[in-house]
Amino acid sequence: MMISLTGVRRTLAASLLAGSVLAAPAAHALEIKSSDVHPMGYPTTDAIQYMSDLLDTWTAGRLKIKIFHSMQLGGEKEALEQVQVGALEMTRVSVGVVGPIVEEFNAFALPYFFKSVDHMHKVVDGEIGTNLLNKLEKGGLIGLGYMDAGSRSFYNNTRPIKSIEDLKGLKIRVMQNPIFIEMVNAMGGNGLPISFSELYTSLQTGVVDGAENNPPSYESGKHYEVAKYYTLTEHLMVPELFVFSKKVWDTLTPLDQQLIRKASVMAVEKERELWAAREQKSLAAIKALGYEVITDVDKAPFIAATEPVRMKFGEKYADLIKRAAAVK
Ligand code: BDP
Repeated sequence: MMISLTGVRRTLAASLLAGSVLAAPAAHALEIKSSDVHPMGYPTTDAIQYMSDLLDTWTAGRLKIKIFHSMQLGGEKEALEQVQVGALEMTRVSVGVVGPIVEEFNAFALPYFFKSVDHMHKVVDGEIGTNLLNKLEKGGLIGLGYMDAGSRSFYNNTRPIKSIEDLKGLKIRVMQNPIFIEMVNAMGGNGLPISFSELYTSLQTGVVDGAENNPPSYESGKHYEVAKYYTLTEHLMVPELFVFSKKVWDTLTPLDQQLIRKASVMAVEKERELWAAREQKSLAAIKALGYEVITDVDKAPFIAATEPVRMKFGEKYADLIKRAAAVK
């Protein structure tokens, strides 16, 4: 039987109308916009730059990343929303703000949860971490990988924190997640959620007395200028994430997706190297500037005080927590 051209056209038009003809994505040039709250020269931004250089070389300039660093696009909550709707292709954020999208990430945001950097690496690199990355897809995100962010500790401008009693009544800025508010409250302080982009000013104007972060963020954000006492309480070890917009991802060819995946794995390795070197360098730089870093605080009371927070928020993901704790 001969099929007339008109007939074919009609069928094609009908199926297009019905949305049943899916155009296979064609390889195209893409400048991937990616945001980060940190400036260039920070481990996370430098690792994404490295990823861009790899993609650029592999595709002869067809794929590369333009980094919007230093909070040019605001805070991390907004960045995630932009990536979800496809207005921004990529962002690098703390796992601490990803709980509203995939709740189980909150397990990694519990105080004194990971036993060591090595333990954290094994959990995020293993089945648990991979599973959580995959779950991001239903939130419109493609999880490309985790990055290191060391441990977070308290700093403030009122008094050096030498024991848990010194935290009493201090207003401490935390990332926007109820876990962190309750964590500070459980230790006797007063937790206030504020975007990182407003933190320096909040410290400067006394909206908060202090905050908590890893040494590189404290140093890079010059927070010591407005909060001079830093104490190594190391109460949180929250990894970072970098994610891609699923909306944009679906327009890429399978080969381009593979290239981005491959460059991501290499970016993760690069960031870990950069991070390890940077942490010590930042602590040394803070001390060299003449700021006091208290390194010998007894952590036991901080761990004990936050037990109710681990119980309360950990209850929902008790199984995940049990499996993560058993990772050797
Ligand atoms: C830094 C993280 C960054 C967070 C920031 C914060 O690298 O992703 O936004 O802390 O406290 O350590 O908000």
